[in-house]
Amino acid sequence: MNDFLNLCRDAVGAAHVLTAEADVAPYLTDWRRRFTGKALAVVKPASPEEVAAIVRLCSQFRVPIVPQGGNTGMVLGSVPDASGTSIVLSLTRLNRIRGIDTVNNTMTVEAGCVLETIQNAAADAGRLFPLSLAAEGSCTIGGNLSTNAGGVAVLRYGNTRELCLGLEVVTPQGDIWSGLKGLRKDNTGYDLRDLFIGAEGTLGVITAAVLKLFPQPKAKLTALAALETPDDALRLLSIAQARCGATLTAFELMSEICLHLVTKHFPQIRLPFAQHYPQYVLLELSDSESEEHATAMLEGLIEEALEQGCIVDAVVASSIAQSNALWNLREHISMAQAAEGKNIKHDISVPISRIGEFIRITDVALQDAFPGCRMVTFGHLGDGNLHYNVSPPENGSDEEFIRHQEAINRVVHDSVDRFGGSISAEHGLGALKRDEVRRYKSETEMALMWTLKQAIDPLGIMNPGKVI
Ligand code: FAD
Ligand code: 2HG
Ligand code: ZN
Repeated sequence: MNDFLNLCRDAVGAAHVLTAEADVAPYLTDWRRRFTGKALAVVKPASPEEVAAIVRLCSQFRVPIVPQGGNTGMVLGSVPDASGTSIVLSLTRLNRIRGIDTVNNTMTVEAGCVLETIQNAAADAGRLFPLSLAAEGSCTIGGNLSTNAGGVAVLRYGNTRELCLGLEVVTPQGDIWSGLKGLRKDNTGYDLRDLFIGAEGTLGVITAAVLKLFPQPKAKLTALAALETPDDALRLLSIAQARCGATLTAFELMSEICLHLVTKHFPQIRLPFAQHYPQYVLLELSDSESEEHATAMLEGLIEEALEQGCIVDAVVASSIAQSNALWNLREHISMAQAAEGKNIKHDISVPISRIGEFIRITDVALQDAFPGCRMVTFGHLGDGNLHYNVSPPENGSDEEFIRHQEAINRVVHDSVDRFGGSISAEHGLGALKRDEVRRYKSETEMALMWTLKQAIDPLGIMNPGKVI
C-alpha cells in the first residue's frame, strides 16, 4: 500500500494525505460517537481533477473510498468500517463558491462548502438559500446533497433534492461528469442528477452543484405555541396552512421532555412560559409583503387556534434575539439528548394525517415492552417526519438499554410500516439501517437498487457497506 499512498501524495501533495494516528482520528468517529472505524489514510483533494486522480488510483488498487463532508451524518455513512482498508476522502478543501447568477437565481458551489457559508453568500447577494438545519455551521452541501437532507424549511421549499438544479460528479472510474447547466427544464434522458442525490456516496463523489436561490422574505415571524396533544398540533397545522399558505415556512413539534432536556443541559436557554405543557409547536412565517402583514396574519392564526382550543398558550418573538431564543430550544434537542446519554434514534415519516395515531399506538407498545423508556419525540410535523428517539429510563444504564436496540427498532419500525411510513425520512441509511431497510422494501425494489449499484460501481469501491 506504500505505492498507493505515495501516488496519492503525488496527486494532492504530501501534506494532504494524513496517516498519523492523531491526524486521522477526527475523521474516524461519527457525530453520535456510536462507532470508530479505521482507515489507510485521510486524503484531502482540493479540486475535481484531484478527486478524479485519487478515485482512479483507488480503482486501480481496489481501495474502498468513504466520502466525507462535515461528518455530521446520523447513520454511520461518513466513517469507514473497522477493516482499515479504505481511505476517507474528505471534501472540505473543495470549498469555493464558483459563482452567483441573480437573474437565473442560482449559485454554483463546491461540495465542501459549509451550508452556513452558502446561506450567508446568498444573503449577501440579496437572495435566500432556504436549506436550514441545526448542523448548518459544520455540515457541507456535498453531505446535504448525498443524504438529500431535509431540515426545518422543507414544508415550503422542499428537500435538498428540490433545491438542486445540477451536479458535477466524479464517477467510480475517475471520470468527471459535468452537469452544472443550471436549467429548470431538461428532459434529455435518465435523470443522473437525481440518482446521485441521496446516494450517500455509494455511486460517485459529488464535487460541485448548482443550487436554487429564492427571494429574501420581507419579514420573518417566529412563535412558540403550547398544546396538549400531537392531534391538536395537526389541527393547528390545518388552520395555519389555510390562513397562511406558502407564508408558513416551518412547523416543528417538540414534546415536553425535549425541552426539559434542553433546559437541563443548556441552562442558559429558557422556556418562555411560566409552566410546562405536554407539547409545543415552533412555527415560522416568512412574508413577502411586510412586517405588519405578517404580524396580522400570525395574530389572526393564534386567535383562531385559541378559540378552537387547539393551543393553550403562545408567545410571539418580537425581535431577532427572541426569535433566535425560540429556535435555540428546537436546535439544541439533539445535543441535549446526546448530553443525557445514549439514545436510539428513529427518523421516521408517516402520512401527516396519521401522526397523532402513530404516536399514541407506538408509545403504548414501547412502554409495554420497555417500561420507563423516555420518548424524546420531536421533528418536522409539517412534513410528516418525526424524530421518534428513545432514551433509557431516568437513571437507567445506557449500555443495558442499547442492548435492546434491535427489539426497540422492531416495535417502532414495524409500527411505521403498518402506518405506511418510511424508516428513514431524511437522514439516509448509511451502515446503521442498511440491513434494517431490507425488511421493509420489496425484493423488486432491492433488486433495482442492486442493478444500479453494480452498473455504476462494478468494483464496489464507493462507500461499501452503506445503503445496500
Ligand atoms: P457527512 O456526514 O460527512 O456525510 C453524509 C453522507 O454523505 C455519507 O454517506 C458520506 O459518505 C456522503 N458524502 C458526503 N459528502 C459527499 C460528497 N461530496 N459526495 C458523495 N458523498 C458524500 N439531517 C436532516 O436531513 N435534517 C436535519 O434537520 C438535520 N439536523 C441535524 C442536526 C444535527 C445537530 C446533526 C449533527 C445532524 C443533522 N442532520 C440533519 C443530519 C445530517 O445528514 C446533515 O447534518 C448533513 O446533511 C450531513 O452533511 P455532512 O457534510 O456532515 O455529511
Ligand atoms: C433535527 O431535526 C435533526 O434536528 C436531528 O434531523 C434529529 O437528533 C435527531 O434525531
Ligand atoms: Zn430532522
